Amino acid sequence: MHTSDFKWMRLALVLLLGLLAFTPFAQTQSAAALTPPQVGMLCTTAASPNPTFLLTAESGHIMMPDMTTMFMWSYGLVGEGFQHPGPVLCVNEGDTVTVTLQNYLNVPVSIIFPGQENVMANGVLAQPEFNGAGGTLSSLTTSAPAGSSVTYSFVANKPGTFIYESGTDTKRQVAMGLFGALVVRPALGADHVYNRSDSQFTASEEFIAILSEIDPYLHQATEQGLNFNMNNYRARYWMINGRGFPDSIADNNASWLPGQPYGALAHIYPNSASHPLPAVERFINVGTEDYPFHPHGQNGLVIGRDGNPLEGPGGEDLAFEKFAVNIGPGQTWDVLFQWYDAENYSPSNPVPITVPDLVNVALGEFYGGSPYLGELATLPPGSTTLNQCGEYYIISHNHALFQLDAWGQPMSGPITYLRIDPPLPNNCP
Ligand SMILES: [Cu+2]
Repeated sequence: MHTSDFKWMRLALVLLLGLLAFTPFAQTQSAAALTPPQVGMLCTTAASPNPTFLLTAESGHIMMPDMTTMFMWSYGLVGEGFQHPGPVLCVNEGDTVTVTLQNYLNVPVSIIFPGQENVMANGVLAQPEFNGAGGTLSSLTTSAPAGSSVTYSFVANKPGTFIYESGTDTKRQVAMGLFGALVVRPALGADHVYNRSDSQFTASEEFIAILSEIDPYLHQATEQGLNFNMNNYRARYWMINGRGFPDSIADNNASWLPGQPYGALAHIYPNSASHPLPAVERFINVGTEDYPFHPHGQNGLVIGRDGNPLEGPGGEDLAFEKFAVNIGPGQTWDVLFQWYDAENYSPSNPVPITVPDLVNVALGEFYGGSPYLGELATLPPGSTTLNQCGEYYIISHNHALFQLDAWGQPMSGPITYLRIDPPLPNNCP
């Protein structure tokens, strides 16, 4: 197909979708709340029990942490512009989920929903596709040709964290960025991960870490319409929620990252009588390598994998603690974590701490000058701080250290922070 044909097709689609925007069908989809939270998982929701999502497959550019730009393919929301990764779709257990994919790319694309059963495509069971009769497999599921659409539907029977991604020319298309997350809320409530009372979390402390990777030569070749041999694929960037550090700690919807809406900063409060529940982090690996993610400071409690609660045949709790959460390619892990003020620090109960001599320390710019949570202290002349109210910042990062890199620029990639604020009420902005 000529590029000019494709442009006209796309214009026609835009006009058609502009009309759709005035129908009730399109209005069932909304991008979470009007003022989304600055940190934490941003859900795209639609009315239960028949949520309908209108997705695009389109191209755009994102900013890399070394200040280069990268041509990407991604799923997006019709009318919302390019975004990467695809929207985090949140539905309820038992919902009949409908996803219409409008393909704006110049190759066939599709969506597979690993973990979902009996997925329908255009009203019939989704089918693999082959290059002619008896030919090689070209798509794991029914695809949408360039410039057209396909509608998938399935019943979200199992709560948990799931991937959705391209099932067509999968290795290339997922590497180009065609992936997103699907979160299925259990019947027990949106503040539970599974239908287990011990999977409850603090609703305002729900985080997601979508871990991915980029070989820039694949993306350059695709942008220029050139061939790229996937046998030569080698990742040179590693990302968290479509961003590399330090962009990863910027707010959701940071204005200078218009195509990368999802931040990765985790922000929690210490465990206390008024704050008894843990936070949850949903880890997803859409790359080709293990990502041993390491939340410093406290072990995580792994409660589920791939949409399965860790429990025995009689419901026995098989959750286990982990120092580094080793997410394999294609896996999702659900991890609870919390922060304890184990020694009950207060100004009247100062916990003895030996602070190293100043000549032996490097004061990070988020350090508040005091080893005590909630306390700010005087810093040496010439030092600056971004600390706001004596909060703690703890690095969380992928522990495959060669991945903390942006095409040769070290200390970037899948790094973020865990921010712990003093218990409420506090003086934090
Ligand atoms: Cu570390």
